[in-house]
Amino acid sequence: MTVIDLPIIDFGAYLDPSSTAEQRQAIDHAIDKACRQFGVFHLINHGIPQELCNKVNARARQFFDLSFEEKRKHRVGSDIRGYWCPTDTSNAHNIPCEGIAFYPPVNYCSNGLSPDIDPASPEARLPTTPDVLGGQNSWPSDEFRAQIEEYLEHILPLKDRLFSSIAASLGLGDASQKRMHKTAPHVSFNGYKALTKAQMEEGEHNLAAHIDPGCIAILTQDSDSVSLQIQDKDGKWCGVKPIPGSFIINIGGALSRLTGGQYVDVLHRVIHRSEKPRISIVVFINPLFDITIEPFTECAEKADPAKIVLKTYGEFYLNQDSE
Ligand SMILES: O=C(O)CCC(=O)C(=O)O
Ligand SMILES: [Fe+2]
Repeated sequence: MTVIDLPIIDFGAYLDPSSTAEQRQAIDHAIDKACRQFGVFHLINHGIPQELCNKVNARARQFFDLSFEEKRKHRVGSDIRGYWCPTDTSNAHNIPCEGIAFYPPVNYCSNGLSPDIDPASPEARLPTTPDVLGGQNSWPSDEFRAQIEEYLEHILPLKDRLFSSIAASLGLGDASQKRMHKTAPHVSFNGYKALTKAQMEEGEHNLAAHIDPGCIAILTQDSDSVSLQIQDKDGKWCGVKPIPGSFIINIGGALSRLTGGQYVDVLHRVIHRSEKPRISIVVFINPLFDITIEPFTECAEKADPAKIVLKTYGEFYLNQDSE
């Protein structure tokens, strides 16, 4: 497996009040170039304390170490919230990937209502009302929830800085920036076990090839195995070597559409071979469901017609198979 040399972007100047405009512009330029060329890059000196990432990782490991019966209690009848794994048997030894994910109520801040809820009814805006994504989040414990909230308090300002950088490179005016910033965080904890020899021979993957649907993913992972793979421009699969303490930032379908296809939405998958189970923690930054993902005005001229989608993110997300 070829290991790809992705850009390593040092974000330090963005956090240093004494940095110069030129230093920040150099970062903007490097991020913009990486988004156009690869749709993915490593981010170092991002300001998120390593200790916090370690605590979140430990929390995830503690959850995945629970019995299958315990984990299963957190299924909520949604593809994107609660516990998920590819099988529902109690013989859970060979599960190559499992996860628990959290998505804010989409009806609370946008129009993603479940079709059987009357939009005019008082309960339509309650965070507990079922929405198009199915059942609501299931938190393993109050501590678990508090840990994720603490993590988001750090990750969301980082997202704001990354978006500012991207907006500067794309020359976005106020209206486009406002649209770009209307997002919700989808948090996903992924646990991977080594594929067995038989699974390898059958060509199984821990996580099948996909493009993330939203704007960006901010991913931290165990740093000792090359398990994440991306497809390069020639269609070749390449391993991504983790850099301790870095985040991997990758571009999803919505941001690619918003830029008229100028930014690459990277196809990726996971094949984990190492004996030690692997954990990745991803915060996906997704547009709110009622935000349209047609290209920013400033990107319209350069837009690739094949990448123009005149839909809201909700419509795009829920009809991905037909894209
Ligand atoms: O675990 C990884 O490295 C990738 C996870 C991923 O692609 C996803 O959750 O969408
Ligand atoms: Fe992904």
